[in-house]
Amino acid sequence: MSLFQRLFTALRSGAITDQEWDEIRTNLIAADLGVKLVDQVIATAKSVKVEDAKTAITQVISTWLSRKDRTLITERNSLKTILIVGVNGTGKTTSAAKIAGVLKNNGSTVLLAAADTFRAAATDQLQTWAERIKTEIVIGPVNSDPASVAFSAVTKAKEGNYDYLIVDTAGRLHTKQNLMAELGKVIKVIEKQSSVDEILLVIDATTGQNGLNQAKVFIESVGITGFIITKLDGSAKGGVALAIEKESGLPIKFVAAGEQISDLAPFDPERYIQSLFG
Ligand SMILES: Nc1nc2c(ncn2[C@@H]2O[C@H](COP(=O)(O)OP(=O)(O)OP(=O)(O)O)[C@@H](O)[C@H]2O)c(=O)[nH]1
Ligand SMILES: [Mg+2]
Repeated sequence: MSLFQRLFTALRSGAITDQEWDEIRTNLIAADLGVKLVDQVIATAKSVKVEDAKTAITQVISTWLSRKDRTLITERNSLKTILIVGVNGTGKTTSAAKIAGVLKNNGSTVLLAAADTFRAAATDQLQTWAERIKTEIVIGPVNSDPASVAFSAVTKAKEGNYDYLIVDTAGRLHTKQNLMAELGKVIKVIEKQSSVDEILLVIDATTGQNGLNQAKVFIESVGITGFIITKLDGSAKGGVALAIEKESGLPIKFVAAGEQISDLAPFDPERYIQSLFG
């Protein structure tokens, strides 16, 4: 069921009782829109005639979306580096591989870097993807310094005149401070030789409002250029996408709705808004 379906079914059926409004509110909150935004949607719906509700709500939520560029840097004349960050299990490694796959299909040369050295399995996972999409990869030993993997990777990428370097990072470390310090070091090492053009934060849509807290922490600690929202094929109702752009002002660049390479798409705000109305 789409986000606003319950609201519009009620609107069409005529006068809505207080109890029904409460149910609609609960339903929207459960769809991860966040209390503040839900109350704005409801106030908007109440303030206009039924036939004008869709236009009025569309107008309001359009102002919540980021005005920033949603496209991935595509300039081809020098190396572009994309860092994939996020808490554990959100879909970083899969998203790194998916983006590599998309860029390769567009005719770019791509180098992957497995800078999650925290677990052996992390490197194996990215290596398997690299084989599948026929992409070169730079790895390091387990528990080695991720910044040294980043250093080797950016050196190789520059020497080989690659178009893109995509760096997969760890999501789990002993503390949040450790994780952020490690990311900071990876960024510094790359910037010594090249530039970090995108830092994409991967958010699992099924974690709902937790995603908002993750965004806050990463924005404050390392700074990000945009989001990838994953697992939209799961039970998530997608309200978190609106909430995240409203709170951060930063753009969602990609959405993922499945585990395969082809399950990644650029975020299309107009289609997204339409989908909320079913
Ligand atoms: N259904 C679904 N599953 C996904 C999606 N993206 C990733 N996954 C799955 O989610 C699980 C975690 O994905 P990973 O890419 O390993 O996540 P990660 O952030 O790299 O995880 P860590 O390295 O452990 O922090 C895997 O089983 C993926 O196949 C998606 O869009 N939809
Ligand atoms: Mg990973």
